[in-house]
Amino acid sequence: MKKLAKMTISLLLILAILAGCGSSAPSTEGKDNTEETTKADDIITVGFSQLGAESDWRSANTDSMLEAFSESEGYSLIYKNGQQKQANQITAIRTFIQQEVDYIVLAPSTEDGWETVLGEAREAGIPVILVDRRVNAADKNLYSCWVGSDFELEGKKMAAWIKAYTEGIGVEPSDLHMVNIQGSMGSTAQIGRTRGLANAARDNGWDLMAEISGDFTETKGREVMAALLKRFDNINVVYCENDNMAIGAIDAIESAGKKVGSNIKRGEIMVVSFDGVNKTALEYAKEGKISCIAECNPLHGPRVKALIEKLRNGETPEKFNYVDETLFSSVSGVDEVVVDGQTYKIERNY
Ligand code: GZL
Repeated sequence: MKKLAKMTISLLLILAILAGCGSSAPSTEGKDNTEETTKADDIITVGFSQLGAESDWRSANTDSMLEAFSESEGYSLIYKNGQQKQANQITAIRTFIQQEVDYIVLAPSTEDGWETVLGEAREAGIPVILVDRRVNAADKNLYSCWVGSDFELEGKKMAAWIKAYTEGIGVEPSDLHMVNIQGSMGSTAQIGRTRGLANAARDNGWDLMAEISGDFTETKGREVMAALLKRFDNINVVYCENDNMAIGAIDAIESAGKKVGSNIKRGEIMVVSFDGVNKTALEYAKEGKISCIAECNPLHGPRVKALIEKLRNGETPEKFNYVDETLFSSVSGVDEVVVDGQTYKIERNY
């Protein structure tokens, strides 16, 4: 019995101590927890699914997002690099849903195949903001809004510059023998820029001989250009849908013993490009190795943050938010172009 009594007393003593420990904890832990909770409540968590790191444009875009959604700005950004694969981006979005982030930002690799996962985000009550490229979705309520460039307008502006310049030096439209080194197929940037050139070639009677994807990378741009030079001996205009591919293409042209430049009449091969982010490309444009670059501005971080802040304030942002962009060139002869009634001055200092 004694043993039992002793055991009972010890047990009661242990329970008393445990109860005591519990009583002091809530006061300190409670305060800490309250502060933690308060801090956590203030921080806005944003899940950002970036498509990859294929170009200087993409890196600048990522940096802009990371800077805009910093802790000091009251945000916690979860960045996921999709490595050019839509499947990885879909997985990232599902992870953000499980993590119950406050907002999802998606830079989609290509336009198709997003309805299901965007529907899951909507089911979870998480607003989605699209940045840069677009998604093909009949139900536009699958996302709150989009911010980016008008890619077909970029293509139209570049085509207008080509028309103005070549007419100015007296080259007949049918004597323009062009190739288009396209971006990643099915991406909004590729679709728009390709359409801009193809429509202008049709309308002006230019000889658009080939359209082949260089996937927005320098390596692929070099490979594709080398293959095109083997296939055609009369190329005099190379339309590259981004700077990284233009750099690769120029390397291939020079390696084949040909000269890049705007003097088509003297047998030079005219290279034009898009973005205006890569330092080498901008240098080339200053030297005239790239005859014209259509700006594609990557600095969407502050723009996306402004859209999220509108949503946080209960406002309804514009559904589609376009960025104003210009053309960079050091080639004389064209000071402005007019597209759809709008005048675009050529930027000479960049
Ligand atoms: C355009 C963007 C394109 C850039 C490329 O907004 O989607 O993707 O032009 C980038 O450089 O890879």
